[in-house]
Amino acid sequence: MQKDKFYRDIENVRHPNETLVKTHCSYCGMQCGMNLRVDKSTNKIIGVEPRYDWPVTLGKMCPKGVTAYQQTNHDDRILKPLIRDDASLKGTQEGFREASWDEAYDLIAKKFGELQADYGKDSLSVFSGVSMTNEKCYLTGKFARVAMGTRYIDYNGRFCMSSAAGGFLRTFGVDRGSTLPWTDVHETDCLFIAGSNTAECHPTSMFRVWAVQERGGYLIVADPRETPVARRADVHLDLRPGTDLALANGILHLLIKNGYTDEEFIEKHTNGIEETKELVKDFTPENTSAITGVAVEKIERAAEIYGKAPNAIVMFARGIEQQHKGVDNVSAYTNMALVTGKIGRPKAGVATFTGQGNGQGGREHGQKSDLLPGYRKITDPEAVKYVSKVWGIEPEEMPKPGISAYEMFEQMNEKTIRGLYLLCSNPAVSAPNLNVVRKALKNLDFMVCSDFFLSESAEYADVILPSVTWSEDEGTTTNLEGRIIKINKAQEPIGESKPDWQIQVELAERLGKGKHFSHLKTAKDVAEEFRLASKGGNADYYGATWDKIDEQDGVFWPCKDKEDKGTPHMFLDKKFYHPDGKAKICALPYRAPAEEPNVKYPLRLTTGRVVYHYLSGNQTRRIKFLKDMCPDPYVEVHPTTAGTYNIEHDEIVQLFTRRGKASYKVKITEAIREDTVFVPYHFGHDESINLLTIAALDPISKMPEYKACAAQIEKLESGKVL
Ligand SMILES: Nc1nc2c(c(=O)[nH]1)N[C@H]1C(S)=C(S)[C@@H](COP(=O)(O)OP(=O)(O)OC[C@H]3O[C@@H](n4cnc5c(=O)[nH]c(N)nc54)[C@H](O)[C@@H]3O)O[C@H]1N2
Ligand SMILES: Nc1nc2c(c(=O)[nH]1)N[C@H]1C(S)=C(S)[C@@H](COP(=O)(O)OP(=O)(O)OC[C@H]3O[C@@H](n4cnc5c(=O)[nH]c(N)nc54)[C@H](O)[C@@H]3O)O[C@H]1N2
Ligand code: SF4
Ligand SMILES: [Mo]
Repeated sequence: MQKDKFYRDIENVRHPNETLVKTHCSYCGMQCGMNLRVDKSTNKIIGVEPRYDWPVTLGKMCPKGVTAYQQTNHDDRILKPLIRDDASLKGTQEGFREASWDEAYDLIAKKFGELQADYGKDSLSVFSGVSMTNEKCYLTGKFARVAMGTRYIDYNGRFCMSSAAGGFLRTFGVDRGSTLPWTDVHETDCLFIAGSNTAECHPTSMFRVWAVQERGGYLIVADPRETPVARRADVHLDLRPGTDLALANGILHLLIKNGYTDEEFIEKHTNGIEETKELVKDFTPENTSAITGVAVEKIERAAEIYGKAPNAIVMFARGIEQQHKGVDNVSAYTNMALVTGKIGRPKAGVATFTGQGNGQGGREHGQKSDLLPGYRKITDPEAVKYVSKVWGIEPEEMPKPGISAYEMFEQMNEKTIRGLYLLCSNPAVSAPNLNVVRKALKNLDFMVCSDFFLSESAEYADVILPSVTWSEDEGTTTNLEGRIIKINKAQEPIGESKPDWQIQVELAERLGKGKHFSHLKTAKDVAEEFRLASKGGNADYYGATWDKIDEQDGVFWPCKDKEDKGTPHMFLDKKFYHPDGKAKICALPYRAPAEEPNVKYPLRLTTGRVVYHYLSGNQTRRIKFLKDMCPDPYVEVHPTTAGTYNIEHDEIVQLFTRRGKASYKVKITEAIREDTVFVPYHFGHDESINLLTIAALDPISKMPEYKACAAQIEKLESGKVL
């Protein structure tokens, strides 16, 4: 009833001269439903309204979403290709001149050709991102391997979803970020949320979180900080950063000891219980408390609540994943669902809060160094045979697996990699240990960057190609549920900007590979080829046509053919994707963070986000409202710690680690552990906290340990209070 009334009100105030384009937000994995408002006389986007009929978000949006449209016609848009003639100015915004697309393409083809002639095919690399549609992500993988012919492609999901992917693949044999649709979340009896600042990072999930408690269910949150979701939790497990593996093992210890296990489920559908039981024996509440710093009673209470809940969902995000044991953390928390059998049915399961808008789809279709479309392994000869056929190449021509994102930067410093095509990422802000990464970018013989705003990374480029914002093109993304949805075009590209798929089709022609790309004239053409390329893989999108997506409010993968409606719930048949159909309960010994505090660096630095900014901030720092709300970075410090260092609120201090230093304004807050400091990472140049973070990589996922390193605060003589 209320919904109808709301709609009537909107109809009444709607301007007669505008049309609405049904689409989704450009930013996070929630992919909130929105209508972009387009002025019919100018054909320009002039505003936004939420979509009340979108089942996942029901009309909710956050501050970034309601201002996202302001990117499209922003004054800072790059409108023409830019070329830098003077390489000595690299690393600054200076020295670019406008050029035609022809000149830019010619220069790229010439330089790429020269580098490959002199140093081999693999002297070139691609670094991409998953704010792009599935179609663009798919084509980027093909472009790297077919048009550029290099093995070196990787992407920003390596810094984002790779540990979740690694954990799910090991445990379930398949990596879909959520085993159930979000419309189940508010109906469960217990949410166990680890390392997710849900209220700031996936704000439009919160009405479902609160609903669980309002229905009499429970909320447990594991986070070193008292974030908004932790504040309302029934139990806040305020652990030391980097100690999740001990916490998860400690809870498992209690679930087993206190008889909360589902023996029949374990017997029929899992492997590994015996080793795991043996391993977690030592994780008594007392031992767990000693490692994690969480009170014994809280650990016991959390295990009891989760154990007793008829249905429960274990949810997590980068807090547990961005560690050098992120994959183990994912499998360890997922163990909770497997030993209790709380998975493979509605309202019970496991979900990661996928980060970027297309963080799910973008990791499945070939931007990762070892993957081909459909989540196929590039090391699998059958996969290579199938995809080669779709691409019209011989299987022998398929490049070998490459290396992970951070490792590529190391190879740029080694001069193994000499050329880079960067698109949809800003690693000069977001990669770990920026001292290495910025040097690597500067060290390149030739770099191309495609972006719509001149990013900190674009400052290192020789050529900048103007791409379009999400509202100037169409295609699909896959949201955090695994639901494939449709992004619609609301406006023609401004200036001379072009969508990345079109840039790649045109550039492939210059690189002599036109015959593999020239049939792709529209985004829909790319979509058709992409669906075919994914067919038969674990992430099968073949049946997810644009029409079906529209009719059904999205399609959950896998979706194999025309008749298949898709798969909202995974594992309903209790069949996991390992060859024996069973899931793996993993015995995971505790490992400390790569860098433990000591006398010289006594604090733990952890990093993350605020609600007003998105990732490297290259988009949101240009939106006035968001910039006004959060203009500068800061360091969160507990009052007791502030007392120890004799520092005040708003005073500027220097924070340093073994890798670097930066100055931040102090924000004194009780919502953080005394031994921990937190800095948001959305800021560039000297303000980047990644000058200080450590590039300790997870051995399986190659995820850097953004969430824990050893740090120290220095009071500045000049540290005036603002
Ligand atoms: N506003 C906003 N929303 C976003 C984004 C954004 O940039 N801004 N980015 C999107 C993307 S790409 C991503 S990946 C997601 C990220 O979403 P989240 O993972 O929720 O965000 P983070 O702030 O990185 O970290 C989450 C929490 O982990 C906690 N944490 C730190 N160390 C540890 C630890 O050792 N153990 C545990 N258990 N917790 C720890 C931090 O205190 C923090 O509250 O958000 C998405 N949504
Ligand atoms: N310290 C610390 N560092 C972190 C993290 C952390 O928690 N702590 N989190 C990590 C995580 S989870 C992530 S996801 C990464 C993200 O790090 P980045 O990949 O650097 O993230 P973005 O800021 O989204 O960069 C995207 C860039 O591409 C542009 N862009 C957007 N859409 C398109 C498009 O369609 N085409 C093209 N060509 N360009 C486009 C944007 O303007 C922007 O400049 O950061 C990681 N870095
Ligand atoms: S929650 Fe995420 S998808 Fe929704 S409006 Fe905010 S940034 Fe956009
Ligand atoms: Mo992310």
